[in-house]
Amino acid sequence: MWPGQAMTLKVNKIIHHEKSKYQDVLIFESSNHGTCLVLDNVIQCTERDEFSYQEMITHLAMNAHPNPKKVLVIGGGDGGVLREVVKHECVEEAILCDIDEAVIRLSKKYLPGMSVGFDHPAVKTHIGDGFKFLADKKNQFDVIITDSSDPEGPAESLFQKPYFELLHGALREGGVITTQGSENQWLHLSLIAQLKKDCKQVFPTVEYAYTTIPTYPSGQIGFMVCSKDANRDVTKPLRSWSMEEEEKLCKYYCKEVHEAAFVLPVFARQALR
Ligand code: AAT
Repeated sequence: MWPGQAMTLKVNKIIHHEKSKYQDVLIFESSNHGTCLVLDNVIQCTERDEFSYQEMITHLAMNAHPNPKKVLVIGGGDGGVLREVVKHECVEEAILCDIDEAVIRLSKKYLPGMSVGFDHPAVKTHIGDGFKFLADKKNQFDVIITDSSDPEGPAESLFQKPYFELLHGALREGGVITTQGSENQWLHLSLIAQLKKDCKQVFPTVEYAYTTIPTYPSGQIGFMVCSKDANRDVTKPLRSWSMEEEEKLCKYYCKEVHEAAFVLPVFARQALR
């Protein structure tokens, strides 16, 4: 997805390598980014910078909802998004559906700082394809977060309009979604513009936000943030923590960063208008 471009991390040691039913799964210890999870040759998370992605994809949606009680995570097998979801005391139930048991099994073994999310009593885990899981879910969730790998591979269907229709149907009134928004503005602006158009055909409110993260391509990744509510301004948090709480709970997300994440440079603003 990023021809002619690469980034490298120094490998101290290979911790685990297997071919699961769906993908090549590699876990290695890097010299300066801690333990790293790689699927089909693409870095999914490193211990050093994962918080940026996991906090942002989670709290942008959670704080754009007045009272999220029932939350669904599609993908996210490392557990980091769950860890963030259960920081919201209003959450009564958080379900995670990842296609690959290997990611969950290996994260529990080698990425304890992320997989801690699975230990919360409100969490239930389902192994299966996110698209299929959503097919018979109607009117059930306040927030759905799609923390999926890139559109080439098992996550391909999670970037297309029929998937957004399923998400829309599975949300309760006033519900909010975030999805991994096709990488970033430097590399995939036309893909992002298409994704935004597809979302716009399904959701009345659609906004694009992004975060910085050194180990994703070009150091940046974006999210589509959509609501079923035409009057919801997802760019402003409806709920927020005090500065002390922010500093206890988060390392990247705060209310100012929430608003800033939607402010785009001119070339991206034009392309996504
Ligand atoms: N938490 C940050 C890491 C990810 S993990 C992406 C997860 O999506 C993986 O665990 C993978 O098994 C799961 N997945 C892929 N396809 C599906 C599917 N169809 N249904 C359910 N789960 C799926 C994301 C990193 C983003 C990388 C950016 N370059």
